[in-house]
Amino acid sequence: MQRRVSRGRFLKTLGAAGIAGSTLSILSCQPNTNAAGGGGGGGGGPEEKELALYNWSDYVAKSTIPSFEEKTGIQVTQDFYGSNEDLLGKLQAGATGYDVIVPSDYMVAVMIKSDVVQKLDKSKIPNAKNVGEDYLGLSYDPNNEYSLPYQWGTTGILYNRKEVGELDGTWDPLWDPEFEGQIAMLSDSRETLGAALYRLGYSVNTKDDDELAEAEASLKDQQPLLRGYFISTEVRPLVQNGDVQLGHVYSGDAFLALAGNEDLDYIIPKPRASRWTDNMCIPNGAPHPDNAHKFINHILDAGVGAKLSNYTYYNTPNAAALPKINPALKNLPGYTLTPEIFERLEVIEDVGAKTRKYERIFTEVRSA
Ligand code: SPD
Repeated sequence: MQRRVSRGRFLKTLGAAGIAGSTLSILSCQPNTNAAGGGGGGGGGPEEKELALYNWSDYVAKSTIPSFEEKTGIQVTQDFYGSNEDLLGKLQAGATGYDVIVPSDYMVAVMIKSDVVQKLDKSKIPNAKNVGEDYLGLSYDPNNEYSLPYQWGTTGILYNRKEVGELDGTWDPLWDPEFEGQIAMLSDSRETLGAALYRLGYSVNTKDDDELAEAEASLKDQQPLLRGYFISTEVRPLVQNGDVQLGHVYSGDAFLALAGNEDLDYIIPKPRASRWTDNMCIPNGAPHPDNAHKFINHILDAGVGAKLSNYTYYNTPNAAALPKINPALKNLPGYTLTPEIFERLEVIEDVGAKTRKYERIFTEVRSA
């Protein structure tokens, strides 16, 4: 495996972008004990004017929640997580107070299978008509009975091009001893194991024990080179501030970091990388399911969806919102995917019984 960073061959998917604006939320670790009070829980009576949203950090626009509260009179409380596994763990540990959650593709499948989420009542979500057909009927929920898409993006490498030069367009630099202590990886088991699998030429969804063993060994080789494992919103400032030179990030964080900083660059490495969609679901036992449907309908409004993606720098699955997306953002290579990039991206899927193995490997690698 090549560890050298070549300046000759690289895939530059995004140059410097002159787009202003950034978001910052606090990652909450507090359990939500705000379980159903009187009037909630689908018991037939009118619901309290409350909604508990459990979402990824930095994943709403400034206007998203206030405009919902003004329109409906429903007050929103928010908790935040940094990975799908954190979200699932919290729900499995008994957190019952949430009305809307935002799991990614494979996690929707896991949650449907585990009976964690409830069917949506589409008659209460007229704005579902705005979703582009490419984002409906996907394998993890073929009839969108349980989920509707929120935003989508890719996962790649944000790096300081001025300091380290052009990357070679592969995952290899994240394993390069030259950058010891200058690399931050995602604390996301499927994405980080995925980076190792992609680099070895395997699928992010492999169930092959030999391939997984190779990926495990590769991550154990990499571990001493790392500054650590972080959530994507933490990797962004590490790279922006020069605390690390290379960061494994979700695309929105990369685009936010590039804004106004011509030294930085983002690549979607070869041979493969992840393309993901995050989705809105209502957990079983949600105290305010009617309000949850109203919130999902709000997000799927064309104007609300456009403001959301114009602020977070992620992509919208809302076809009606597309004309309102900031052209400076929309036209960036790496934001609107070219067919060449699109065809080499993989969607992370539920690996069923192998999930435990993926989790075991990542836990061991992190504690090595
Ligand atoms: N700050 C919000 C990030 C949301 C990213 N979802 C990514 C899922 C990757 N599999």
